[in-house]
Amino acid sequence: MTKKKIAILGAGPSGLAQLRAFEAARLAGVENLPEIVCYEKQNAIGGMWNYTWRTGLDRNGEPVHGSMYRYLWSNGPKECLEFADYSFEEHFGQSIPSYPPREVLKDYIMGRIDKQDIRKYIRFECPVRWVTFDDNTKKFTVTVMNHKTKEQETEEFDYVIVATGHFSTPNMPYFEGLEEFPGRIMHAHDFRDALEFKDKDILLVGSSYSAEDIGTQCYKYGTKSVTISYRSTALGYAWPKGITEKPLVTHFEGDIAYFSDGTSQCFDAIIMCTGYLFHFPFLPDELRLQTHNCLYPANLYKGIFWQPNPQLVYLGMQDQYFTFNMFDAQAWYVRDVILDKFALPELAAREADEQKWLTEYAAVDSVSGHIDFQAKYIRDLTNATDYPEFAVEKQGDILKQWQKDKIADIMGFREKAYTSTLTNTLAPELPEPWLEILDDSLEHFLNLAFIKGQKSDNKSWTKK
Ligand code: FAD
Ligand code: NA7
Repeated sequence: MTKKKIAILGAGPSGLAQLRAFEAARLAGVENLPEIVCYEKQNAIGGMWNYTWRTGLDRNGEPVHGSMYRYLWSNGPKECLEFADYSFEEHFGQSIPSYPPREVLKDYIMGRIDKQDIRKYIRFECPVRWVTFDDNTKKFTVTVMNHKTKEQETEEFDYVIVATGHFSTPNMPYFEGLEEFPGRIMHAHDFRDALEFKDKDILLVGSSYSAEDIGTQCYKYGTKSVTISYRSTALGYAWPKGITEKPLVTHFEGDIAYFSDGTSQCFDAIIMCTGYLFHFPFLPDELRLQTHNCLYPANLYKGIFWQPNPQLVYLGMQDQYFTFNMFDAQAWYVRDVILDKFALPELAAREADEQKWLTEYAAVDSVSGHIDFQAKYIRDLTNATDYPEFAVEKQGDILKQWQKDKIADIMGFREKAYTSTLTNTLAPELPEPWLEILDDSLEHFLNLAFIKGQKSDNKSWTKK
């Protein structure tokens, strides 16, 4: 029996979840595993969590993938993204506060990978250039640029798993007068350091996660004023003095922004927090997912398999309340299909299933409903595989509490602590107000919690 061959495009959390799923099968003694090649554009794993100071192009002239910035802290409780087979406690040797900074989360993601021998499957600095499918041979041809050898490479595969993320290519709107604006105009994708805007008046366009996080972060690091301009709905939090919300900007005259409520204000800089485009320049029309940021993109069976050709798989394409554990749930499901543990139904049944989910999604009109919807989606996936049990519904309840905490105190919600559904340990509270912790390094975060003696002192906070 010839081995199946699969290409995983991207080694961020989703691609790594897929590699980890196959590795778990190998460790469990499963035979006839497929041959795997993972192509990664960057020179390291971790995807979005692989922070870069670069903006624009990377050292190979490829568009920089990273949208993350310095001082970024988890925007949701870590208890809702914990891998079911690798707890935070296992990684750090002790429970840590519920909202870790970026470096701490990255360390956790890497911890599970470092325990596995999966780097050998990854070809770094190999951006995927083009993918085709041959209806006769039923195989994909994948062409990549190998920047290490300076040559293009082409190989054939039975499955292609797209795990290239969807928070990297800016959705950049235009407003009349922008070309005359004398200050800095940028998209959230290129935002790196809040200190650049210290003592400045800044305008953020958009009213979702990027706007609220960049806005609060700039406030924390000394921006003079933050104005958030919304198109549909204001974020509506109880903002401290110095952060305000206004309806949509209509146009600019010099450094003055005019808003649809008739008000106007001068700004030093504009940051477009207007979301991202789903961008797959390496896929032809017949294989390319076209969607906006939502919880159930159309044309995917189980939110994963490309309906017209389920040999093509998309991971992590949903808007995300749950992240790492959802990617795992998807990856385990994909693995079991590829390993022929169960077969996918015919197209008509797949489409009926998709329609059922889309109809249910369309009827949801609240944040808590959306959280339940995504939890149910994940449960549907994990029910079919041996991914270790994790209480996704309980994690959904934590996310609902997270929403309430933000409404109660948008500048202090990261000081709350939650109980891990894996270990049943209540996280220690953040020992100082989040607004006052300016050093977000891994060492500082772990030492801070340790020195403050939040937990028993017979264990080390030092990473294992
Ligand atoms: P990514 O992490 O984006 O990884 C995709 C990988 O594909 C990258 O390594 C990239 O280099 C590679 N790639 C792209 N194109 C190609 C190509 N053509 N060829 C080869 N490789 C390619 N999630 C949370 O859980 N908590 C948070 O606090 C949080 N904060 C966030 C803050 C910001 C600013 C952003 C943008 C996202 C945040 N997220 C957060 C969501 C985050 O995107 C996910 O946690 C996670 O990184 C998604 O994993 P992924 O593998 O699907 O995509
Ligand atoms: P999101 O969550 O997709 O939100 C995009 C926001 O941008 C949303 O408020 C949109 O308003 C707004 N938007 C989009 N286009 C425009 C235009 N043309 N004018 C004004 N406003 C616009 O993206 P984020 O970057 O906030 O978050 C993405 C991920 O990054 C998230 O998971 C975080 O973890 C980090 P709308 O509500 O549609 O009117």
